[in-house]
Amino acid sequence: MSLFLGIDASTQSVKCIVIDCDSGRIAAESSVNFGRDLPQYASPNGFLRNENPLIRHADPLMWLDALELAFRRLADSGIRLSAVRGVSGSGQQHGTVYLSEKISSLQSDDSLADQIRPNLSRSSAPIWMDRSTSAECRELDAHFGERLRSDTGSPAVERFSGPQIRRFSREEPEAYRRTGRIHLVSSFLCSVLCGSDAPIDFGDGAGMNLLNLNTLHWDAEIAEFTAPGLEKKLPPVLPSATVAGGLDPYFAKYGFVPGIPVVVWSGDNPNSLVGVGAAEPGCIGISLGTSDTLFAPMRNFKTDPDGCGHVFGNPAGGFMSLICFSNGSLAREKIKETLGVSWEFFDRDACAQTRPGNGGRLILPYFEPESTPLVLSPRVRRNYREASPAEEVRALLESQALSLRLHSEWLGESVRRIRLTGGASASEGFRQILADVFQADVETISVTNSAGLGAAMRAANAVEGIPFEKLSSQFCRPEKIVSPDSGLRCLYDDLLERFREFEKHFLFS
Ligand code: XUL
Repeated sequence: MSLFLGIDASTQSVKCIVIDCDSGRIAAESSVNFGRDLPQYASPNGFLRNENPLIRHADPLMWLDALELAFRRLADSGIRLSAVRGVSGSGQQHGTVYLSEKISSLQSDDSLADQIRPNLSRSSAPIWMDRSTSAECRELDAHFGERLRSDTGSPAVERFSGPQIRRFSREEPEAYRRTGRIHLVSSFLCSVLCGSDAPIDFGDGAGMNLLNLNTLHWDAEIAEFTAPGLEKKLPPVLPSATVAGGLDPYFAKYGFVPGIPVVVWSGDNPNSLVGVGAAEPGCIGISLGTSDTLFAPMRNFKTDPDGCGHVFGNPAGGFMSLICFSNGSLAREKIKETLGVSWEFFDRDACAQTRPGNGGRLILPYFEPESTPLVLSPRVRRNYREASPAEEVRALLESQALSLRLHSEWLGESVRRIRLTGGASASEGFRQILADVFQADVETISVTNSAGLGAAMRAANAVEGIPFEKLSSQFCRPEKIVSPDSGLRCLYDDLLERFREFEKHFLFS
């Protein structure tokens, strides 16, 4: 059997998926939800409570306990983990983990959390939802100007790792000095699997405001300005197909064969690009998770003039675009809770009971600070006073789809197909709205965990040389295709203009 394991360490959970490249089937899956399964970390949504909505940190030890529990559950599912030939993973992007020194070996007796705890030089890790670094971003932008965008693929961004590290080095200079290694979530967990220091890949490394995309090396000048001596504290940055090391013997307790190749991890969005099989021009990927993200392979390197979209390394080669909407499922969950309705109603009945265009109702659902467009003080704004529960749901879904379309205009791609993934891709109503708003076919594949699947496919590609085209045809065949109603083209073109004005008015008022 040719089995490969992909791990998805996301905001709210750790999930494992094992693919069988002989039969083209998913051999096993397991999942651990931080809130439900690890209540001792008091992080129901994956981060520690903080009254300040701009501060969002998580406990890295929670990710380690979750990884162990996910492996235990995988082993208990009956799969022979000794047949796994390679591993890779996905991390929620941008989050940083601060260690006194590089990880060098693991002991077999103590848990991972107990072994890593003494090595943490900062007890918590700022994650992608943290927006506390506006001052640092303005300083970076003022110092480097346009070069930051043209060389790193993005202007200074609050949630990106560089500004986060700058803030830490200022606020806790002593702890920063004691920090010998700064990892991303992806390279931290990869290091733990190898029991040795692992590199960062071009996909996730580009979300730091530190990687020069023209040279594909850390930018020494930007790193030094970001924080003194930073470059030495970063792991090497390497192509996504690099083998980081062999699996540490620690993991034999779950049935794995020690020494199997561990392929460099990447970010969840770069891996999702691979996992939805959206490599062809004219096709974009949309992942509907805690945050909604839109991504596509990039034919020609270009950056977003508004600064909300980013350029990352594409793990399958070249570059990709990424636009992140922080209030994705987060907003859908909030509205569902407020209305007190079921998911069945939300995902199906609400759209069946209302009409496209919904009387022009629009909503800007910034329950948490938003990345696209940048909104630091959470606020929800509606352009209507009255709505039935069904109309309220449609207003949210149409507004989210319009925002995805509006903020991806800079890509200049005419979108013919959308590959949809993530938990909310199961929503019948939302699938049709996306097809109608973009006037494109919306395709879903059977696996909703595209980040984990993409990681497993990358492991198979790097370890056994299986081409991505073959892996996509095995694991990413579209299951459902929703076609647009071409009669709604004008309606949504008009509504897009209204949305553009509504958002502009909100941002400048
Ligand atoms: C992407 C981003 C989020 C996280 C969530 O830039 O911030 O999508 O990767 O996991």
